[in-house]
Amino acid sequence: MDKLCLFSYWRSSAAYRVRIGLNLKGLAYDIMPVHLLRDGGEQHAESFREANPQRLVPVLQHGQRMLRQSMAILEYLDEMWPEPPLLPATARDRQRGRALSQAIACDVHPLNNLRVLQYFEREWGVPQAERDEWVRHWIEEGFAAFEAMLDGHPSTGRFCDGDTPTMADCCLVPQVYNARRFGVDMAKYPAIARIEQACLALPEFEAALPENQPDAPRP
Ligand SMILES: N[C@@H](CCC(=O)N[C@@H](CS)C(=O)NCC(=O)O)C(=O)O
Repeated sequence: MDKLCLFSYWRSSAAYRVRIGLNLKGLAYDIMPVHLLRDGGEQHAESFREANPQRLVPVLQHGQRMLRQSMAILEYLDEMWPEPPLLPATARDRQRGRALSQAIACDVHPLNNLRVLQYFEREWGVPQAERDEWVRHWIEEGFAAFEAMLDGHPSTGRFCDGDTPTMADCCLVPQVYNARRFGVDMAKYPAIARIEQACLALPEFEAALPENQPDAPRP
């Protein structure tokens, strides 16, 4: 099989999604760290342009091919290695799984991305406290909706869909990590917090934790 190599940053939540997906599939992969802050950000280096002209991680190299966009990568993994599935069994539940995933990946995460926060600081001098408040605001708004979509839905189980982890969990857990980092009170979202705990009890999620990455700073 062609080798898999993930261009990743330990604290990137989009890369974290893909690490979970790779682990759930039981696939072996190398990590190529891309430091998003050092020297102005290695994602902006000329040497990274070929990997991703968008100057974002993750990128999954599969053989000679560079795969971009975490959600498209997760779907690629699911098509190439169908077991265990990252999307639910029925079209209706797959639609819901994608909707949950995109509620995080399209509607929360991009607003809080590093380059957005750097732009606020560089162009408008927005102080750190206000940038942090911005991050919390969009996470809280997104999580309130996500909680409502989980709560009482017949497809919600131990995980976002049923009793095995799926793509929605791959998206949710990294976003909760970010939420905690920015001081969001997770007690307001009991279903999300419960599912996060169920996920983190699994070795595939634990291995994907930012702190367990080779490029994480050592204490
Ligand atoms: N839609 C992209 C988003 C990727 C993304 O935003 N990655 C962030 C890290 S989580 C990044 O590389 N940021 C670098 C920057 O903002 O300069 C995906 O899902 O892969």
